[in-house]
Amino acid sequence: MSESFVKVEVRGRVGLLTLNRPQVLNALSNEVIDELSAAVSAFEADDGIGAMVLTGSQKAFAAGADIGAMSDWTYMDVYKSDYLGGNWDALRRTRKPLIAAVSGYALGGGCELAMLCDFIIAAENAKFGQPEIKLGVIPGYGGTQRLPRAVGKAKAMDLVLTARMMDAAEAERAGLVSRVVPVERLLDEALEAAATIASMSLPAVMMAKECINRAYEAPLSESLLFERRNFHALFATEDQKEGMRAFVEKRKPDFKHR
Ligand code: CO8
Repeated sequence: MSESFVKVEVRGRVGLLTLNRPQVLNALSNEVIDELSAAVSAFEADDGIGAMVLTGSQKAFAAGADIGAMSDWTYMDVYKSDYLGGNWDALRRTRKPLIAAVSGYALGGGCELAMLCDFIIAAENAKFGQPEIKLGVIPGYGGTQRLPRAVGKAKAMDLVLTARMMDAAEAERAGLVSRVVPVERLLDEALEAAATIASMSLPAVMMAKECINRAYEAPLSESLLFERRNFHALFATEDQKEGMRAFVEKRKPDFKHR
């Protein structure tokens, strides 16, 4: 049996994915990304799962794409295969929320993987960076696109062009991460956030995620309309009735579609 690079666990209604390639600080080979994509797709199809957490080790979330594997590739190798380093698009397309819990290094493809998640919770020892320039290349899965959207042009240029790392406090100030917590709290914090999300009405959760992501894709007038139509659509769900009635009746809602 081949070695597994992703540990897959279920904690209540939360799917937990742990990158497991410690010898190379969770470097991301095609196999790692494909395994991760398959696990995310399985959780996506599982009605028992309402949200997911992706994490690594204490030392490294992921130290980037596998440099050893890439070093001898030629332009024709990567151009003809339209190299993407595994099925990243399946991760990007997932409709259920995916939270990155980052401890240690999130560099290169590791930082891009964290940014592909819906939000990032960082441990105090987290370090983010896009050091590809030191290898004679540039980020290849969204580093030049998602980083400026998250932290603005000035800091993105600084990080991508100098290859310097940003610590957790700076990442929080810059808006890259939603919370910073002590290392030993990281996993519980992320699992609790995911469990909270998984207790909500899933159609509302998925529409909220889709609407926020639309803010990055469409003009404001279009995305405002997209939001309003989704808001309207939720009035067709039993969970909207339950959520609002429960508030009026001063009780906890019992959502049907989770
Ligand atoms: N790939 C392969 N092996 C790695 C990687 C990596 N990205 N990072 C670390 N390793 C290995 C080291 O070679 C070392 O192996 P060994 O024990 O056999 O010598 C082991 O992991 C431990 O690493 P270090 O001894 O270097 O540990 P340190 O604590 O001294 O340093 C660092 C940690 C600072 C994280 C350091 O390892 C480092 O700089 N790593 C490389 C970071 C980097 O440059 N990342 C960017 C890679 S390029 C990229 O991600 C492009 C993305 C494209 C995405 C998809 C394309 C379409």
